[in-house]
Amino acid sequence: MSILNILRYPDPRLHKVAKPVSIFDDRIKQLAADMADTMYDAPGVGLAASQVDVHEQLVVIDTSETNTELQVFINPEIIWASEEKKVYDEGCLSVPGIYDGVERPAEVKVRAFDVDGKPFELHADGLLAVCIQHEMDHLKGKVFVEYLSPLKRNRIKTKMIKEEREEQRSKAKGR
Ligand code: K2U
Ligand code: ZN
Repeated sequence: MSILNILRYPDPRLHKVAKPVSIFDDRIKQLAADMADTMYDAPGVGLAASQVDVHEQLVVIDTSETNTELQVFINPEIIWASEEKKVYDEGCLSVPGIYDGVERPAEVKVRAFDVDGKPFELHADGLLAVCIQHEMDHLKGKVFVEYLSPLKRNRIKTKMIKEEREEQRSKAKGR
């Protein structure tokens, strides 16, 4: 069980573009397991490798009520998206405490590889469709606040920087 550190917005490392996975070895299996531990601990319903400062195309998602249905997507690509759009109140483990509406295609079809390198395709709607698109944005170096107005984004950035400073101060006092 390894809980990894989740990068906080506006950390510039969140804007690095992830590279495709080329070798499906034990390292990737361990990374997926550690990311799943980190996601469940947060708690969240998804996590991209970019958020734990690993810039490879790997995403873990579990939208089940019982946290018992882990899905791993390696080198995911969207091969179809519905014309219909829906607005969902998104959050992000890299932007704690901030939720706002983002409009995305309501349904998507994704092609990806599992941890053994086996390709698969999946049709998603609802929360899973939102989460897959949100995580794939992370792999492209995009955080959901970039869909918001510059005014909202700057206010969020200021708030996150203030909270990070306060957290560093309280850690320093605790030593
Ligand atoms: O990328 C992340 O930080 C994980 C998100 C995934 C997510 C974002 C937007 C909509 C659904 C999922 C975290 O799980 S944020 C926590 C959360 C959980 C359920 C619904 C919305 C947000
Ligand atoms: Zn996120």
